[in-house]
Amino acid sequence: MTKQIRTYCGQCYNNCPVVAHVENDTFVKVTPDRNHIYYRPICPKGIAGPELVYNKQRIQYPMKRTRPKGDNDPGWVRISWDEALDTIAHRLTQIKKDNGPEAIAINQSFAGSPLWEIGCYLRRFSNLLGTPNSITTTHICNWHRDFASALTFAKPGVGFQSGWPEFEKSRCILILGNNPENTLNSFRGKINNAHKSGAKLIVVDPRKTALASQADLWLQVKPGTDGALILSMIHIILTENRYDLNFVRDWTNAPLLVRMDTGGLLKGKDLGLSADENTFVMLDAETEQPKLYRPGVKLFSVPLLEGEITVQISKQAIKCETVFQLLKKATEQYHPDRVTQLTGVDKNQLREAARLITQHKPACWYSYNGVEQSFNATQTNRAICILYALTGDFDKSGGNVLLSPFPPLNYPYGFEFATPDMFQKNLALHDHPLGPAGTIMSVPPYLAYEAILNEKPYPLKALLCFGGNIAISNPDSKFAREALQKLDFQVSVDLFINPTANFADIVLPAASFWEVNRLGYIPNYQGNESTLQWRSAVVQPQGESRDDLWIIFQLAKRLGFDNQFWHGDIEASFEHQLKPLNITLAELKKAAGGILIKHDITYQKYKTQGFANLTGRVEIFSQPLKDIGQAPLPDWQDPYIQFSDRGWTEQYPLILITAKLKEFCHTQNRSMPSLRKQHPHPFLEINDRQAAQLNIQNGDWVTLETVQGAITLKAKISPDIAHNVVCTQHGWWQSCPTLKLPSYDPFSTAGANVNLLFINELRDPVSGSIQARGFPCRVKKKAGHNQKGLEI
Ligand SMILES: Nc1nc2c(c(=O)[nH]1)N[C@H]1C(S)=C(S)[C@@H](COP(=O)(O)OP(=O)(O)OC[C@H]3O[C@@H](n4cnc5c(=O)[nH]c(N)nc54)[C@H](O)[C@@H]3O)O[C@H]1N2
Ligand SMILES: Nc1nc2c(c(=O)[nH]1)N[C@H]1C(S)=C(S)[C@@H](COP(=O)(O)OP(=O)(O)OC[C@H]3O[C@@H](n4cnc5c(=O)[nH]c(N)nc54)[C@H](O)[C@@H]3O)O[C@H]1N2
Ligand code: SF4
Ligand SMILES: [Mo]
Repeated sequence: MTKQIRTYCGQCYNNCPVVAHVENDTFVKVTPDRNHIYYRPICPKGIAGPELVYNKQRIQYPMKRTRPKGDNDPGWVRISWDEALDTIAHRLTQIKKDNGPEAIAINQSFAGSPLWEIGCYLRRFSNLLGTPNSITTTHICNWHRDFASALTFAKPGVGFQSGWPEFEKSRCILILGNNPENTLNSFRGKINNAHKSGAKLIVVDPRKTALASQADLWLQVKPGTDGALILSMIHIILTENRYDLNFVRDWTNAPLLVRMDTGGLLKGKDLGLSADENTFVMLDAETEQPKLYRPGVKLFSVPLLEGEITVQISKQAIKCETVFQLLKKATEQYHPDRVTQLTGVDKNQLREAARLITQHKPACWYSYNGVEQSFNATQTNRAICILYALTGDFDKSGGNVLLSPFPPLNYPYGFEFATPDMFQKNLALHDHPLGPAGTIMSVPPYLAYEAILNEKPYPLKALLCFGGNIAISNPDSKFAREALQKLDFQVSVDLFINPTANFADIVLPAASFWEVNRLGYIPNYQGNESTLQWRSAVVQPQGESRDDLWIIFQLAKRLGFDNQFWHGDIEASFEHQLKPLNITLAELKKAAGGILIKHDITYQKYKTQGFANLTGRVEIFSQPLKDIGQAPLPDWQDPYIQFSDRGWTEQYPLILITAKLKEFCHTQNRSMPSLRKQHPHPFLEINDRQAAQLNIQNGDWVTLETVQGAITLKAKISPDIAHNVVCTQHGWWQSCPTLKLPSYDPFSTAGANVNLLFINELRDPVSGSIQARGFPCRVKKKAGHNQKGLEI
């Protein structure tokens, strides 16, 4: 019997609509859903669905370790679900009693797996348990674009304030550090359509990606220098008067005065103009005298953009300058002549980029991992947002628009169950109050490891991993190993025993997204809409694997939260989620292809709502950053000075970056034959001239080395990467027995785990992001290796 089930692929957050073909209860094929309103071609990972479901390496039943954590062999022994869940509940209860609930952290994998869809259930569970510690990888993934942007366009903690680029209505598209051909299927076609219909395309990437090849302007930036590049574009736009004067004057805090003594915003109170703490001061364009500015209140005079004044405060003469003037001064040092030296991008190209983005209106932008994984990541995002504010296209049709591609469901986060002081105990809050800790409760893995090893600020005793592979998806894997070996209690819920799960005390087999029912949705990332879609199981869960939600609900029951978890009834929770939409689960289940949830788009909402932040305007000057001792105006620290100060540059003359392949999500998929066939071995892209200088031929095994360690890769010679840059992929560990391709020891030089090579100390002070795009390295041909592969 043949069945065709309309569903969507959940392997990554593109959520592409697909049809799953089932023959005699066997899942045989995946094709794109051509009848879906969001139809698009699908990627090889989606097509390989059956290879995931029937993968021989999957965990079949719950298991417990019987040997010490230092042992290579955990001595896994099969246990029943009841024993597994009872043991977990018992251990967590004990740890909570002895060390407090904050001694338990929950790790959840991110946008490269379906787990992002159930983040709200995990948060609810954490809130009831009483732990503020969610471990995620957002600090090296998306946090700056999606949350640091609130430092400019809103206030800390508000999400998605960059807006979503309305590509198809745009005339100029700026893409920084993102390769949608491989990673963002839902964006790729739209960018293509826009470009075909005449929109200009600017791509900033050290590699000539598919998008870079088709771009009107490809800026082959030296890794880690995007901040300087953008600041130079700002400099050009300001000096050539290319900015949108009205928007900058009326909707940004550029006209506000800053005190030169404190470096903070001048307040109305300072001049006795108002008793109110939250009033500020501008200069009247006509009189050039101070004028009170009250956020959200209409101005009746025109403020001066560029200017300065000396005022008397407590009998002291204090010089004050406008934010605009300070921005101009701060960007003076980014003159194109100098920035060409810093970034490797020709000065005429910098001017051309500034010209294109201000002449072809409206413009939009998107950025991703290429600028997220850097110790300048927050400030680079600030620079991008401010550049964009200067265009005046924010929230305009064809610009980056504030809209919601997520349906307005009840998302049962359960914040009502959290105690008021719970979030104050977040492990990362002290280091990163405005970062992922302060905004979305996220702890970067390395701070969790510090809490395990050094018990600072308090001991972390237990880790519950729902997916994720933090030991190798984050720099520094050896530190991770040290910490995870010491951890009192770890549970990993996964499809595979990945290197992180290999440290667990108990592993639980998760069913894949093809095997579970889900109230889901397909976001339209360029629209105020999504399709709400019932994702019904294509086949029954393999072995004893179970739905992640079932596992959460079962644990909740054993920990005494049964009431708050719908008494174990998952569908009841879905009904609860659906309530605001007035749709029943039964109706949704019948709606093949989903139900379109669409809302009108209102543009330039700031015209009626203002900006909900301290100054009521786009914050070119960020007082919240100033208050935590960070640069209030966009800033960039040259990583190459840091490298040279540490004495690394001579020994490590090349620059290391990573990028993702279409066939693999992070540390996954290497065991799936149709995917692994495309990339049998971990490889290093290296420039053809560089390879010749190093006497390296295509396919040679090479050693890639940094101050932190070395790994082994196969050389892939390419003219599409800059002469002194090399690029590999993170996530290699798994074997593919079908193709007789080996696994790679993620902690050994013979392996290929690139996260052995970076260090955690070079981190963004606001977010905790790690310098992984642009790191000094060297490459040597490896003697004694044939080209067939490593036997490990
Ligand atoms: N196939 C596949 N798709 C995925 C994922 C996956 O693992 N595999 N993961 C999903 C997730 S969680 C995410 S976050 C997204 C990430 O999606 P992307 O951001 O597209 O991911 P990357 O390929 O890692 O990085 C993008 C580009 O950054 C460039 N780059 C490297 N260093 C620099 C630099 O210093 N400056 C600039 N400007 N560019 C630089 C690289 O050459 C690369 O082309 O993909 C999602 N989709
Ligand atoms: N050097 C370097 N490091 C990087 C990056 C980089 O570009 N360079 N990229 C970073 C980025 S953007 C991200 S988002 C992170 C990703 O980091 P992680 O989320 O830690 O890595 P993944 O490999 O995506 O881990 C997903 C795990 O979830 C499991 N899984 C898949 N589906 C399910 C399911 O339905 N249920 C359960 N329980 N488990 C499931 C998979 O088998 C896999 O083991 O890596 C980051 N690390
Ligand atoms: S891009 Fe590929 S893996 Fe991601 S949802 Fe679409 S088909 Fe699945
Ligand atoms: Mo990510």
